[in-house]
Amino acid sequence: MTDQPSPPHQPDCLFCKIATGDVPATVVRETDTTVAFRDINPQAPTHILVIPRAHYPDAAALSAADPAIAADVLREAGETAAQEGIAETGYRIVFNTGSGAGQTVFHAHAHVLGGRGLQWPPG
Ligand code: DGP
Repeated sequence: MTDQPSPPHQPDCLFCKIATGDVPATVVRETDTTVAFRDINPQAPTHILVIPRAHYPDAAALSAADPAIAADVLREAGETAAQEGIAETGYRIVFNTGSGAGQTVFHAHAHVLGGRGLQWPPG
């Protein structure tokens, strides 16, 4: 027995399955609490998703329930950008939140985008 509670997990969630390795992905970084992997439909030369291993439906729910893991996701987004060589030229971290903002997978994730010029405001 352990005193540690299991992280929230949704059996039908695609990103939970990527976090456990049940669905393959091109993983570029892993920590005890996060996984970073290449987006299957990249919108920039570098497009990586950073997820918490624990299931929360979006970034707001994650940060409300577990701010330490939300901070892990942000730190790993920056570490991933440095590892991918896009930190010098600039990159974007995006959390689409809600279907109206384009969220399609309801497991919190940071998009890390770079390697090309990025317009502002985003579409
Ligand atoms: P969002 O639209 O913000 O919920 O972003 C979801 C992203 O997830 C989208 O850019 C495409 C990516 N994605 C969807 N299915 C898969 C998958 O099976 N593998 C990987 N690597 N990425 C996926």
